[in-house]
Amino acid sequence: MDDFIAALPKAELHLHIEGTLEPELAFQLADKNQVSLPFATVAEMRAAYDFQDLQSFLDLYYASISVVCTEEDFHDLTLAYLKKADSQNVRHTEIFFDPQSHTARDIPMETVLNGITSALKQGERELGISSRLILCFLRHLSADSAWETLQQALPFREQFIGVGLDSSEVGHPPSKFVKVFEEARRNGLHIVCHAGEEGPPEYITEALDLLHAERIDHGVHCMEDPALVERLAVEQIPLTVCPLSNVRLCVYPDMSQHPIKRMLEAGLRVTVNSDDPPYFGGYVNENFTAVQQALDLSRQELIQLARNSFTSAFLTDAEQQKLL
Ligand code: ES4
Ligand code: ZN
Repeated sequence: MDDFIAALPKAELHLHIEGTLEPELAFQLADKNQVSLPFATVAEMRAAYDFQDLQSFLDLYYASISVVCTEEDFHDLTLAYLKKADSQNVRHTEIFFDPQSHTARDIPMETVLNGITSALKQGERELGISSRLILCFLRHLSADSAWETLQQALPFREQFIGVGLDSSEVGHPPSKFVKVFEEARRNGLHIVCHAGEEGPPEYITEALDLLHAERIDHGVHCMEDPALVERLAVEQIPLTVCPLSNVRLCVYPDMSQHPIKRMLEAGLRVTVNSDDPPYFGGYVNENFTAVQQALDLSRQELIQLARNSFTSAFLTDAEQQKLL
């Protein structure tokens, strides 16, 4: 089965570029940029990836990204991910970035975008992976900060295709960000939103109805609301599910409790993704393997998940056909 999973062509639609920082690169960059990490060794850093919930992860994620400073650093971080994705037969990626975690450190928007974009172009040229970029607002910060971030990014409008919402979910519902998402739509940007990871089904409904989200990131808590499941199935709203993330952040006690198989059986358009791979113990193939083994998914179900990743991507039909 592992060989079957490895050979499947896949798209990855839920991946935070900041969350791809491997400890080895973190120490290299810490040394180069003279920024200190709260760990003495790579092993100590990996050992700290033992989370109680989303917030305990986010605290470490924001602390670790402080070592990524220059355009070259953003390029190297992104290219390292693309090489890994290529090795797992990922043919297309739609990558999140969190500009506020960099502009807060006085790194210009342009530095972040140029570093990531040049790596995406190199990945397309040298590895044949197509990529798009999605700007995420940090929902624990204010709506005004999100608005200001969008204004800082709009001069580089051609470098990203959409906006999303991430960071601490509970207490920061989609309704807090109606105005900035309306402005994003006015600029022709695609809309996605993390919802129903730790938050209730109502946040998924808000993301759809108030922000006009085209895709829901995670969305697993929809399973508590049968009417919402029915709606998501009828409308074929893509859900970018991240199984290892959900278990490592204690959304489910173990993989056998993960609802992804039931979600497929309910007719939902589910995809498998890695979220923040080094932090959660695996890239996309390890996520596929983990759910296949725990839930005894069939080859047909694995094919469906991989197909869904392409049909849920922000690609034209012609672009999808080339990749499928
Ligand atoms: C994140 Cl809400 C969430 N989940 C996983 N990774 C993240 N990075 C930033 N926000
Ligand atoms: Zn995420």
